[in-house]
Order: sequence, then C-alpha cells, then structure tokens
Amino acid sequence: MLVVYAPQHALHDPPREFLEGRFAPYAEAPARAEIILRTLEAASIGPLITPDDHGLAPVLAVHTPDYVDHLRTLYGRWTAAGGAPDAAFPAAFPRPGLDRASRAPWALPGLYSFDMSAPVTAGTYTAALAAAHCALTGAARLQAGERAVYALCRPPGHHAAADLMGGYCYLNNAAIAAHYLAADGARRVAILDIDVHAGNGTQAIFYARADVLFVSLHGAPDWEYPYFSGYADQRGAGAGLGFTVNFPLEKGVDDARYLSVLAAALAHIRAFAPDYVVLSAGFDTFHADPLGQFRLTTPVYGEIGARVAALGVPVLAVQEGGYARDALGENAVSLLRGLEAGR
Ligand code: SP5
Ligand code: ZN
Repeated sequence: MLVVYAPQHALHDPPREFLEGRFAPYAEAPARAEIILRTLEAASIGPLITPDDHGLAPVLAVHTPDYVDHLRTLYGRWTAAGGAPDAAFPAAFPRPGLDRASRAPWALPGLYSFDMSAPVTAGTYTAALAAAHCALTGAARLQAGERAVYALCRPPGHHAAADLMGGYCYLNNAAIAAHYLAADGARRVAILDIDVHAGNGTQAIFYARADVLFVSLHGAPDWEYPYFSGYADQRGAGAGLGFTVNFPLEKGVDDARYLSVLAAALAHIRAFAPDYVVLSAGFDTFHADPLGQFRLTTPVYGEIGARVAALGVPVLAVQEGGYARDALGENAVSLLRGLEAGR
C-alpha cells in the first residue's frame, strides 16, 4: 500500500502539555511517526513517497485565512514579546461576553485555541502544513486510481476546526483531504473516525454539509475528551441534518463490542454510497494506550481494515492519535494489512 510521509513532522516537538492539572511530557511526540515508519518498512509495506506541494488553496478551502495566518505567525510574535522560546502556550481564552479585541501578546495563543493541548513551536506551522500535504497527496492518488493510501500524518488533525486548534491538532488533515475529494459536491465522501476521541473539528467543518458524511466511534463526551462535542443527538444541521453520525461509547469497550458498533457505523456509510472513504485512524483505542480507556487488541485493527475495505470504495487512511508507542507500529501494520486483504 502506498504510504505518504513527510520528515518535516519532526520540526514539531513541543516540550510539554497540561494534563489533569499537571505538566507532563508531550504524548504526541516525533517518536510516534518514526516508530510507525520503521515498522511499516520492516513489514515491507510501501512504496513510501513524500508529499507533493499542493499549495495553500486546499488548506484555505477548510480553514479560515485569519486562522492559517495566525498559525504561521504566532510563534514569531510570541517570542518577539519575550514569551517562552520553546512554545507559545495559552493562558487565557475569549468567552462569550469576554471577547473584546486585545493587542497583548499574551492574549494571542488563546485566540484560536480551545484547550492547552496545542502548543505552537518554531516548527509547528511547517510540520502541520506538511501533514496536510501528505493527506492531499494521498487524496490525489485515490483520484488517479489508487485503491488505498496511508497518509502518515503528524501532527494529527481531527480536533482542529475551521479556525480552532486543540488536542494536538492544528490543520485538519482528514477534512482537508475529504473536502478536496468532494470536488465542490461532484463526489460523495464518507469520513469514518475511529480515534478514541470525538473528532470535534471534523464534525464542525462538515456539520451543515450533505456531500460529506461524518461517522465517528469514540468515548462518550460525558466522560472522555473533548468533553463538549460528540453526542449522539448531534446529527448535523440544515442540509447536513443526518450526515453527522456519532457513536459515543462507554469505558472499557473491547474488540467484540467495538466490531458490533462498527457494523452499525458501516451500514450508514454503505447507505450513503460514497465515492471515497477517508478513515481517521487513531490507535488510542488500544488497551495499553496511556490516554484512551478502550481495550482493543492489535488484531482487531486488521479486522476493522478488512471491513472498511469491504465497502469496495477507495480508502484514504489518515493517521490521527495513538500514544502506546511500543505498539503503534504493529497496530498500523495490522490496520493496513486488513485494508489490503479485505478487497
Ligand atoms: C489526536 C488526539 O488523540 N488528541 C487527543 C488529545 C487528548 N488530550 C487530553 C486527554 C485527557 C484524557 N485523560 C487521560 C486519562 C488517563 N489518566
Ligand atoms: Zn485521540
């Protein structure tokens, strides 16, 4: 299977995050992508290509120009004001009624961020843009006839909305690829999000659209991050009503339980009859993941891949989360082998 990888991901290496009231080492670290890459190579999964430069237009078709400009310039403005040189980190967020404009540099990091899990470093913009181009390159290969492509994106994207970063995400790689594949409504695209966290950004981006179906299995937001999105009664709006489908699940979901819910999710996708499927592939559903609280095992990712492939539609798998580093490569190999074998 074709794999798209950009070495620029390593330029994004934040020093720490803020987790349950404590500063902690940053879980979404460069080692994640390197481990996946090495394991794919050892398993002879390939060929491996680097992304083509698709420019900014397909990114700006999903994200607002002011947000992309903010992401590009934040670190420079932060350090020029004397902010910590390792990363721009938010400490204040505008809220309804507390949202007047401010020129204070310390206000900047919170302007387009919903949490403290998306520090912006010197290399964040370059890495995030390269990840978006990995997903776009995979999408273009599907258009050219490829049946399945894996975009090894880092940083991940599914928590990022049109003008919002958070949850380790800056540019929404899967959404950018899905919008590109939808080709102004000429094609139907289904996004299946299997990261353990609800893809609030992807959901928001496509909430009012009927040409892109968003289906997500995740820990229910009444106990799991991102807490404020991902409920079953969030079903889309306007023309998009019915084209967002959430499966919020309980703690401790195991392989059998997951596969039974996946069958229901795939039934929605089959009924939609998409031209393309974008798989937001997180492995933080794994039993040993330090952030997730599901109990999936390595073989089930192969079964998930086979069932997605059985849709008979070209698939772009986009890397999202997954923090059990020792198992990350094996879990990716399992998924990709399933995607290959299932067709
Ligand atoms: C892309 C992605 O997977 N982003 C996830 C960001 C999650 N950040 C906060 C998670 C807090 C979950 N609570 C940890 C419970 C283990 N003690
Ligand atoms: Zn996640």
